[in-house]
Amino acid sequence: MLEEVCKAYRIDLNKYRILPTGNGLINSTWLIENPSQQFILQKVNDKIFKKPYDIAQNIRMIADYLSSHYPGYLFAAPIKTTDGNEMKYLSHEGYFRLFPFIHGSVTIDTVQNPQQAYEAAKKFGEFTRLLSGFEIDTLKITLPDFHNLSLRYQHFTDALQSGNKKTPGRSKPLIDFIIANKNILDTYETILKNPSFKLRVTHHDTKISNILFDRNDKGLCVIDLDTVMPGYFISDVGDMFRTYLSPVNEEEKDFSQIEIREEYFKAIWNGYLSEMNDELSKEEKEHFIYAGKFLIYMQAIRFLTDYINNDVYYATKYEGQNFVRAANQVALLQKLTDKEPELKRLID
Ligand code: GN1
Ligand code: MG
Repeated sequence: MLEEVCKAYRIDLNKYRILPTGNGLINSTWLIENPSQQFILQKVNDKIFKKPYDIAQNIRMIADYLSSHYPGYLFAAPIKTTDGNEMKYLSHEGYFRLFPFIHGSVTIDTVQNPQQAYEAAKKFGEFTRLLSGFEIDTLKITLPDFHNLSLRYQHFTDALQSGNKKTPGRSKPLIDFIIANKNILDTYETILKNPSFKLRVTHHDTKISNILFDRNDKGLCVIDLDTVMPGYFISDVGDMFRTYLSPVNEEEKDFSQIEIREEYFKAIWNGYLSEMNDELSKEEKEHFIYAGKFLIYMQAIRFLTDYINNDVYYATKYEGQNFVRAANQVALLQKLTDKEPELKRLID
């Protein structure tokens, strides 16, 4: 199968080795390499992204905009097939796309120093800022309601109603926590009605592994543009909180290792605002910490809902993994909430 895909790009797999790479939960990714060349091959999960060509079109529009307005900006646009297509489609297999490998780049899975958090926040901020003149209505909605917290909450309560045997059971404390913190949803709903909050070109998946770094921890390039859609800054800043503040990620079972690191919080603030300071309104900035609560709350809801629904969305490697992820995110949110006054003081 992969031979046939590669043929569409005139890559003869006999002359390369191909290795699975990345740790995404949705798409499958491979590194194709030989001593002189490297590529990234990806299969788009079309159970989740129902219209892969919409993604391809968004990425192409953005690539064209950036290359005409900011020719020096490094952007990894997909390579077209030899017959000019954005992807190679194989019936029964799905949609495949090829990216150039950015020479000298590395990805990291967990943030190891505040510099990395600063760089990533800056890179994502820069991406939105450079696209502030881009006509957001031309973007296709690749995942409808992706960060619609009201709907996520609704799906959660629907899952509870459906009476799966996993509820309440050991999920009970998590369910109670989510219900008790519904004020996070209320704030989201006031934001939707507040004209001080602007829809911008938003990445919607700002985890650290979606930035390519050089070997000196300098951010090079933003990747994984499947969920680039109009959105609010709380989505991007929120996922930075979720994934850069703690030394361990959502897979960690020992919650005592979850920690809110103040220097990393400052790095996110400084890095993001180094690009977005003039873009964000006063009210948006006042909701900077809220962004973290919004996103972590939503992610906890998403993992828990999926656990209750028998893991229909997120790939899992062991029974109960989505429960662990949900409990982990609840612990992270609790620790963030406890630290909120200190964090506020840091930016006031
Ligand atoms: C998914 O596949 P990946 O890891 O890039 C998810 C994100 C979640 C993340 C949690 C399309 O992203 O929203 O934050 O898992 N993407 C989609 O690890 O649902
Ligand atoms: Mg992603």
